[in-house]
Amino acid sequence: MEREQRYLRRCDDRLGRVRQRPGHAARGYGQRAVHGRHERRLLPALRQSDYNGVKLSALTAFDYSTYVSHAGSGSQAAYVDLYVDNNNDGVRDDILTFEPVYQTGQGTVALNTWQHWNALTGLWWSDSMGGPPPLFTLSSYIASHPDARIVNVGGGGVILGAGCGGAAWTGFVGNADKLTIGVNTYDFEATQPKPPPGNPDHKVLVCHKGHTISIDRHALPAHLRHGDKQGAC
Ligand SMILES: [Ca+2]
Repeated sequence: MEREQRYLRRCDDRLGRVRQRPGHAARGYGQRAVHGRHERRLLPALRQSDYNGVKLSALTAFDYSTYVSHAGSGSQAAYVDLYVDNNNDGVRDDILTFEPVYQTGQGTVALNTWQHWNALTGLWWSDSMGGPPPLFTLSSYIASHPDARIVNVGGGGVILGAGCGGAAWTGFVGNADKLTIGVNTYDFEATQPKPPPGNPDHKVLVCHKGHTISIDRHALPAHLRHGDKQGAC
């Protein structure tokens, strides 16, 4: 996860305006402290823009780890938001959220230990459904929204965040790390480039001391360094 941006978002307007703080340079991905200690209707979060247009059905991995020092009053840990376009018009239709606190099959949020969360198979909730609840898996969401894809809004469509839950996050201090998002890739170049006609062995001609010789193309740089010229004499 690279080229991320830190930003603060108003918590009372999930589907509307996004307030992005200027002057926060992108940094390489690593362990990030996310805390709600000073939450004032603002969300500390990290945002990623590299997945714009990726269909949810193409995701092959989606997991991350959290470390909570102080859980606040709501057993919270850092969560993931996905901005989703369901009809491929480039306009966001939904925000899906994965929160460790709502997982039923991956243990409960614990203090002072790293915990791994599998968001690909875990439970999410949706803004458009007025959640949480209901909770659902990504696969069930895809079944009812087969064209759902990640869409960038305000600089990114994948957000790792904390806060925005009111009193549940009061005093929260924690970290998140190693967010992994795997995506199917498709190679549309079905055939390898063909060698030039007449050069089936990947040979090239060089002029070597007045004589035209054929050499392997891998040897060309060495020949050129010795004063040979590429091509026939
Ligand atoms: Ca849309």
